[in-house]
Amino acid sequence: MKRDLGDLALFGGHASFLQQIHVGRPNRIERARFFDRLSWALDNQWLTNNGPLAREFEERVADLAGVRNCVATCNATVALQLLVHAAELTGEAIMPSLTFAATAHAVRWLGLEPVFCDIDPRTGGIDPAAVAAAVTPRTSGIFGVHLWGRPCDVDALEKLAADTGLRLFFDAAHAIGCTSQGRPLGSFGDAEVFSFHATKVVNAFEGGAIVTDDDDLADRIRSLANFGFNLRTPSPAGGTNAKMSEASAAMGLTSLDAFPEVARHNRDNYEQYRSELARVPGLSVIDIDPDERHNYQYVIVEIDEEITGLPRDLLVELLRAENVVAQRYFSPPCHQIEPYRSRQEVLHLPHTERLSARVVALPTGSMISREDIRRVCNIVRLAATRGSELTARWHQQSEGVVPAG
Ligand code: T4K
Repeated sequence: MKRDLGDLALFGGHASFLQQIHVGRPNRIERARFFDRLSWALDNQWLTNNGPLAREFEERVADLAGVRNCVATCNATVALQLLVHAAELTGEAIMPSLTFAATAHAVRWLGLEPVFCDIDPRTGGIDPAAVAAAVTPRTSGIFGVHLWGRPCDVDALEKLAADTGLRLFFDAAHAIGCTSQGRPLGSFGDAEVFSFHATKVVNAFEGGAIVTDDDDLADRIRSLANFGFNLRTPSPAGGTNAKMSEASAAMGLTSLDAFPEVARHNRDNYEQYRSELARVPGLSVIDIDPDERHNYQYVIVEIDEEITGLPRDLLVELLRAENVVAQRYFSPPCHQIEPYRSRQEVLHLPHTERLSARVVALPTGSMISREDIRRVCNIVRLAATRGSELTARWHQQSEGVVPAG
């Protein structure tokens, strides 16, 4: 355990971990089950194009989301694009800026303008009042994002969509297995999109899914994802190839089998982080409502530089020196990255900018042990309680006033 600043790898001490630990390491699965499924697919000689494993995966995801339809896709970004295209959105789509670039890029790729809104600082989710204020005659849709798996204000957004006649979708990339007022995320708005990327709590190597109770929308998306074949009303864009392969579905199913155990392990990790960092002034692990179901796939720590004296980016840097690969999810926010930054007049989203500059995602998942968390928290506690001194020493070292070590 590290006791003094000189013990930190940033200042010449040994790294706490011999090998890197990551946010987003794939979770443990029962490999024999995965290989059995893969072998079965090879024997079956049906490797993609709506195969039996992909259909089984769709059924299980639809059940989890509590909806009638699920269309599995090659990833969530393409799933979002399919949704925009199938719903015939045009002009502008309103969304939060505090999200992964994929939410905005998917819309932009199809020629729409993402219009970024501020968040509600209490939840980190898009602020329905800011959405209402951003509606223009060019707006055709709203995209909420269940950031880190925490639900948006779904009731207010559904009411706003009903009042304005706008289509409402949710980027639920982080939210498989989570609920809002006991109802599964995946079942709100016109449709929602999950991600099953390798870094997600349920993974299909690469994968995504659109879940919806709108049967016509689901049919149209299924056809568009398969080159537009059999569309009742042909699309001027034809169609695309967004299908999920049987190999991905084999992984997705095996990952779904492991999901309850992974979520339990993540919850224990989350609670350990919270208790180990509980009494550090200026640090907090973001709240997750204990009355809702949650997958706990991200442990997000908020750091207040004014109290700790430690800038967020220096915390990330010093953790990396210890072989702890923390992530700035999501910083900078979308309105401050290209192609959006230079497309619009200077946009100021104070709550988004504040939260985005303060968050760090710490490693969790089934490969992270109690001992790993104890060591990560030891570093974070030491850094945050001696933040001003550490920052000054880092500046001196960077300027060559004090040698490293
Ligand atoms: N909407 C939202 C809100 C999203 O967060 C995302 C994706 C999407 C939409 C789009 O979903 P997909 O089209 O991807 O299905 C990662 C993921 O690539 C991305 O899927 C995810 N969100 C985002 C939050 O995280 P990066 O740029 O951080 O990935 P990368 O390669 O730097 O990996 C992150 C960490 O994970 C590293 O420390 C290494 C570790 N890792 C990664 C991979 C791929 C592993 O340990 N093993 C692996 O196989 O975006």
